[in-house]
Amino acid sequence: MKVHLTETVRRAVTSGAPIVALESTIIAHGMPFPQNLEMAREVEEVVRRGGAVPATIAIINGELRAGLSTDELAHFAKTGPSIMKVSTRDIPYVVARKDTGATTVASTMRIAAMAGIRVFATGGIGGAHREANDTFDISNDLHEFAISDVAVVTAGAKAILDLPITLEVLETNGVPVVGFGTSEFPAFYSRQSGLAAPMRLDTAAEFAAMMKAKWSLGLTGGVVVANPIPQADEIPAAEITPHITRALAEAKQQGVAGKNVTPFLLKHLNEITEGRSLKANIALVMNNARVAADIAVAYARA
Ligand code: PSU
Ligand code: MN
Repeated sequence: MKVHLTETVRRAVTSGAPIVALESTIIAHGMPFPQNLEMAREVEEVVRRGGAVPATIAIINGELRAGLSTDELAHFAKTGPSIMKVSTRDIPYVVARKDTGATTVASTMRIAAMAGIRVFATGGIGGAHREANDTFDISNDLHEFAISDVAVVTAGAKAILDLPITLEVLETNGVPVVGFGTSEFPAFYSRQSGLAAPMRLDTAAEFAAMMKAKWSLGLTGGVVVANPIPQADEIPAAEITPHITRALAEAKQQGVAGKNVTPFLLKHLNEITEGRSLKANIALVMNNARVAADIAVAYARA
C-alpha cells in the first residue's frame, strides 16, 4: 500500500465501511493554536458521531498517512506554519527527503483516492484569487478535482477569492459543482454569493447516487459538494466584505505571493474580525463534517 493506514482506517477501507478524509493544512496553516487542535479533535468526533471513520491525512517522515494519532494531531497543531504546506506538486519532494508536511485539499484528495477513500470534509477549497487574470494565482485544488475521484464537502469557496473565475475553472476542468440543499453557490463565511450553484441536490442519498454514476461510467475526478455555513454562524457578506478588502490590501502591500497568500489572508481576517472569522470557520468545518459523514454512510450503502 502506498498510503500507511491506521488499523481502524484499514479495516474500514477493506470492509467498505463509511470513511471521511480530513486535511492537515487547515490545522497547521489555517488556524492558530490552540483552536486548531480543538478543531482537529472535534471534527474527528463529529465524523464518528455521524457513523463514519475519520482519516486525517498528512505526510509524516516521508510516509503518506491516513489516520493520525492524538499525539500526531497535536504535533501538527502546535508546530503550525513551520510545517511545510504540501500541495500535490510537493508530494515527491517531501517523500524523498523523508520530511513531514501538512496536506492541502489537492494533496489530501490525491492521497485519499490512493487509499480508496471517496469522501472528504474541509472548510473551503482553494480557488482563483482575485486578479488571477494578471497573477495566474489559481489553486492547484481546482486542477486536482479533474483527477481524483473524491467528493469534497466545502462551504463553497472563500470570499477572498474570485468566485466567478473559480466556478469557470471548475467547469473547464469538468467538475460537477452541486449545492447541498441550496441553489446558490455559498461564499464560505456567508451563505450567499449572488452566484447560482450549477446543480442542486437535497439529500446525502442523492449525492451517493451521483458519485456512483460518475465513477462507474469512468468519469474520473472529484465532486464539489457546496454546503452553506449554518445561518446562526454566518457573517453576512455586507459585514465581511470590507474586512476582506482590507486583508487583500495588506497582502498586496507586503508583497505576499504564492502559497503564502491563503494562510496570510485567513490570519489577518481573524485579527481584523477579532476572532469572529475563526469562529465561523470552525462552525462551517463541523457542519461540513456532519454532511460528509452522511454522504459516506449513504455511499457505503449504495
Ligand atoms: N480553507 C480554510 N483554511 C485553510 C485552507 C482552506 O478554511 O487553511 C487551505 C486548504 O488546505 C486549501 C488551501 O487546499 O488553503 C489552498 O491554498 P492555495 O490557495 O495556496 O492553493
Ligand atoms: Mn495559489
